[in-house]
Amino acid sequence: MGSGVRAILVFLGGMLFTVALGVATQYNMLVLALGSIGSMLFALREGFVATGEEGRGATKLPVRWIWFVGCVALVLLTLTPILGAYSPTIAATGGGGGGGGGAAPSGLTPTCGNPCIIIIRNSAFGSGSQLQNGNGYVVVKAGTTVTWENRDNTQHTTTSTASPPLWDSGILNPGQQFSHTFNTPGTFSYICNVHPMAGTVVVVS
Ligand SMILES: [Cu+2]
Repeated sequence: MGSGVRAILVFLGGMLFTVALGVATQYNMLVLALGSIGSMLFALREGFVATGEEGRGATKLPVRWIWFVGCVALVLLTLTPILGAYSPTIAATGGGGGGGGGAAPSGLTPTCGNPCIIIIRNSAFGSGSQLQNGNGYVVVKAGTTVTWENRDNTQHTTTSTASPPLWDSGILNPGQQFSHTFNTPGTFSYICNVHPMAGTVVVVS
């Protein structure tokens, strides 16, 4: 078997294991990052060592760099969607100084009643229309109580990204709920402290 084929198999095997582990651990960032980097290093080692044995000429040098670039690209491709889950939180937090609420949006129609129930399931906040771009997103009228209910098989939190947080459920075990009443119009971002999960509550007057 050629060294290239062996390195590809080592890398793909490692990444397959990483993805499986990621699914099992509800897309834990650390697991995915370490698994990807580990797969890359093992494949690089395989590629580099074998390349060195086969041909010591300068012609073989670019092969190493093709390996390196290819592996880095694959790792980034794997991690990008996971990192993407964080970006709405980061973007939304920017506007939220002081009281923690972003600029009060106008002209939005509420998408959730009072109380507004957000079911946490499959490591996501909400379902159906609440899953806009993969993030729990609801528009409610001021004075609405939002209740998060964990119907997943793992622990989650709902935690305001404001500093200091406007609310923090602490660990919610499967079956547990947490409620917070939103009296002030604004855009309020929240995350799960355990997973890369993010959501937004928009409060209109
Ligand atoms: Cu979670």
